[in-house]
Amino acid sequence: MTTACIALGANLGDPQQQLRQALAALACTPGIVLRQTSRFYRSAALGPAGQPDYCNAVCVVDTSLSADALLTRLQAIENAAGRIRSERWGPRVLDLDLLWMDGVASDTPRLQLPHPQAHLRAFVLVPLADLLPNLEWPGHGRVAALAASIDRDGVVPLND
Ligand code: A4P
Ligand code: MG
Repeated sequence: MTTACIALGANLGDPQQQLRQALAALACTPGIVLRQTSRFYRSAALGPAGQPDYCNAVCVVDTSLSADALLTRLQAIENAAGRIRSERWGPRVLDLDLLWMDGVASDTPRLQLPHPQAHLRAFVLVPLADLLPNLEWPGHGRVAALAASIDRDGVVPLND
């Protein structure tokens, strides 16, 4: 089994419900064991203006799947939630990004690992620091230090 981190985001429909359903779908996938889930956060949308706020979270899984098979599963869960791919960074009912997988690096258009933007995004770092503060983010330092040094103004925990 290999440990991996997944970012969840949604800003259309019922974002918290879609995140809960995505976590349930991950948890019942053969070859995936859901280990930990962060709090849910509300965050201001990064991207085209005028979008609703996002709900964001991060989870940690152990998996016997390859990174490629895990990404295929994440995309199937997005599609089942009704994800329609239109403009880049446009609003979405569900976005599942593979952030990191222990010992795996990839730099193809289909799969970039570690996720190249994760260490720059408060809506990823803040929930990730809930779970794996001591994780050494390749090339950038500990997750807790990255989360502490980023502007997290737009990222607020939700009570659910
Ligand atoms: N892809 C490559 N590497 C990965 C990876 N590590 N995980 C490829 C997941 N997918 C990966 O993704 C586009 C392509 O990236 C896919 O073909 C996949 O094989 P997509 O989900 O179809 O499109 P996208 O999500 O619109 O594009 P992108 O560039 O991945 O956007 P991001 O970076 O996911 O940003 N604001 C807030 N507050 N919270 C958010 O969660 N999310 C986004 C999306 C924008 N603004 C946000 C948030
Ligand atoms: Mg994405």
